[in-house]
This record gives sequence, C-alpha cells and structure tokens, in this order.
Amino acid sequence: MCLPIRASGVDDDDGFFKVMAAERSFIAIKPDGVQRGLVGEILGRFERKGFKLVGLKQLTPTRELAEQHYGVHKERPFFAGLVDFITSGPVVAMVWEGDGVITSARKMIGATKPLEAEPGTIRGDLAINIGRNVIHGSDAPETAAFEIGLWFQPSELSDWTPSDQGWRVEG
Ligand code: DAT
Ligand code: MG
Repeated sequence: MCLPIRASGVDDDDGFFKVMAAERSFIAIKPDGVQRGLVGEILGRFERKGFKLVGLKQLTPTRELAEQHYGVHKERPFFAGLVDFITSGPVVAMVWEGDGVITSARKMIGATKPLEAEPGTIRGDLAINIGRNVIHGSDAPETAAFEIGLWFQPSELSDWTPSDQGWRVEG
C-alpha cells in the first residue's frame, strides 16, 4: 500500500517550516473512454487544470483487481455487469497530484448518471449512460489511498516538479 500524500515543506508567515501533504487521487479512464478515443481529451482536461500527473499506465484489469476496486459495491445488483465492463478492455490508470485534487477531480468528472452531470464536466460532455460513464475518480482521501495502492506500485509513481510550478501555485 502506498500513501496518496507526499510530504513537502513550506516556510509559513510565522517563520516555522510546516510539513504539507501533497494530495493525490486515482483517476481511471474506463474501457468505453479508451475505445471511443477519449484518452487525450480527458488527460488534457487534467493537464490544463494544472494538476500534476504522477502515475500513468494502460492495462486490462484482472477480475480480482476489478472486484477489489469496486468491493464497496459487491452487494449491488449492477456489480457483476460493472466488473464485466471494467475488465472488458484496456483502462488508462492515472494518479494526479495537487491541493484539493480529490474533490476537484470529482467536480470535473460530474455526476455518476451522465444525464444528470452538468455540461462542462467530463460525463456531462462525453457520456449518456450510467453503465458507460467513461471515467472513475476517487471520492475521498481514504479511497484514494486504497485505490492508488491497489493499482500502482510505489516505483511507478514519479516525484517531480513541473518547471512552471510557480505559474500554477503561488509561493
Ligand atoms: P462513481 O463512479 O460516480 O463514484 P459509484 O461509486 O456510485 O459512482 O458507482 C461506481 C460505478 O458503478 C459507476 O461509475 C457506474 C456503476 N453504477 C453505479 N450505480 C449504478 C446503477 N444504478 N446501475 C448501473 N451501474 C451503476
Ligand atoms: Mg465511486
């Protein structure tokens, strides 16, 4: 299991060096998004927002991985179909980093039912059906930690500083 946060430090106004948590979220483009050629469109939205890509790979999930990932839904009637769908082809798995990325990514993704997702969101713009809603995003720090550890080895995640970081975040 790897943590979704990376410790970094800042000098605050009071002169003390404070340890800050760099927040991370697990985002995955589901098989429908890959099959429909939406990978670049979706990646571009997160890049343009200014979040930092720290992990990226394409894989077809095993049933075991899919069942663990969606374990919280295992009693739901749609679970079997959901696992069939998510294992049906390649998924683009990503880890994005930045303050507030978990909540912000959920806003960028939009409501679970694409017809209820606001225009401007990924699901609102690119999907119509709940069973083909294109993208997954972690919904809380605990699920982000679990999902990042499930899908990625620590060695697959990059600690790096974008050269334009000062133009994204003040300080
Ligand atoms: P989200 O993906 O927005 O976090 P969720 O965690 O409630 O939504 O459900 C996970 C996925 O399961 C969702 O993206 C699509 C599928 N799903 C959820 N509710 C469903 C339903 N009532 N019928 C069919 N699929 C459903
Ligand atoms: Mg969910």
